[in-house]
Amino acid sequence: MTKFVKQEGVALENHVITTVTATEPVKCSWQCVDTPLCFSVNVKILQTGWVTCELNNSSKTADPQDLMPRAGSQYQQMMEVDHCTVGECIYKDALPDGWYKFGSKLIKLFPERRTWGQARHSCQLIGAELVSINREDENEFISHLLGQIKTKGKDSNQIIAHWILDGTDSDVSLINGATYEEEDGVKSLYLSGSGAHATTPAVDFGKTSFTIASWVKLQSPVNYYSTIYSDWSHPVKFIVYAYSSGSLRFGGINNKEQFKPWITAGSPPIDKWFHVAAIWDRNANEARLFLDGQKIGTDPVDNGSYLKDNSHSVYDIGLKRDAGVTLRGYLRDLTIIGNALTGEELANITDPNKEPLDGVWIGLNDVSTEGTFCWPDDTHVTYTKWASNQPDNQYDYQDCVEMTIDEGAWDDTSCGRQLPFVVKRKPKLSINLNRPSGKPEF
Ligand SMILES: [Ca+2]
Ligand SMILES: [Ca+2]
Repeated sequence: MTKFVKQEGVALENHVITTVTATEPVKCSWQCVDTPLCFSVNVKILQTGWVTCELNNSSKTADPQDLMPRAGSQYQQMMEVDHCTVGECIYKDALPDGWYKFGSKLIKLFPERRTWGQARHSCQLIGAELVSINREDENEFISHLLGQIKTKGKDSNQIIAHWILDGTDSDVSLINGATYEEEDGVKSLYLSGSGAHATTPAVDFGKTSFTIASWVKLQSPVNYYSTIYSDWSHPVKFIVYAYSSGSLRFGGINNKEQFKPWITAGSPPIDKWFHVAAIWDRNANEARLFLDGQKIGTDPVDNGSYLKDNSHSVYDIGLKRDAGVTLRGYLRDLTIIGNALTGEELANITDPNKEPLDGVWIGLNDVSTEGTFCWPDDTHVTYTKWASNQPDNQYDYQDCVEMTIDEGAWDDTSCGRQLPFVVKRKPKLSINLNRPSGKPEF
């Protein structure tokens, strides 16, 4: 038996899913019980003695701001959704397939890990969108949902940028015929060796410890300068490349105008994938070069020195810009991390499931205009829940927003991180509600 409570002289505005006419007020309640997604009714007695019933897909519990005075109207709400807080109500409005009703939205946490762009694409495939959050209790509701996923601690490596190089990175530009091709079953950036290359936005990583890492497959014959990633036109900053003669180099120029670090080492394979990592460890005052997780070379760097910055706005994948020479082969998962990784940590970053999990994607972003945050459904940003000192656009490279699992607060972070995501969509009337049914009782 579903119980209803009544309130005279008010009505819930903005949530009417259908209006029906009935012979007496109690039949409005029956109609609500039998209507999927109905949680309350506005009843109005007509002069004929009949009544109109406005069936609402929300309640004054979920949307208290929409309960308005209305003369001659009676508001009826299902008892199940009355007098409960967000935390208590969360499972009362559970729908099939992990969706939860909140006000006029359906919300679901997807635990699989995606970049922000991939997550948004997944939403759009099901006619949905990354969630927008407009109120404190809505934020609280969603942070409750995050209890469904387990965290792996907060000692996360600070991923500044991660380009998968599979065609989903919106800020990677292909130049002179660079393409994305399937290679060994994985979509990768393909450069033919005759001018094709790609660019990323410049990333400010010079003044902290950092790691530049990528998967590479050089195709024979190997070009003399097979540049993996660089900013190497005057005034140069850094370069990571392979020679046709067989070694790898990590070079840079420091704030004292010295070519430091400068490491030439190793023997990368040809026609086979390898993993390269160039590291500047500012605590140990040492630069390192890793091949397939093994340290192959080091170079001491001066205490307090750092990579000299310039005003270049893009960096190059596959191009040694001063010489105009390009790499022949495939690249994948170019990552910049704001600390010096160990060999074991290098092994972990190649597996997205080992990246520590501290939050989930919501829709908020400042991808279009730096510092101007917006929701993907164009709702106005009327409510925010930033964590302390956020948003900080750290490394000039944080344009997507995660909700942190531990406190439910927001932090701008790199869009290329792979996180679970929260989705919202509009209810469809064909969805069956898992709630008690039966005739109403007062
Ligand atoms: Ca930003
Ligand atoms: Ca941030």
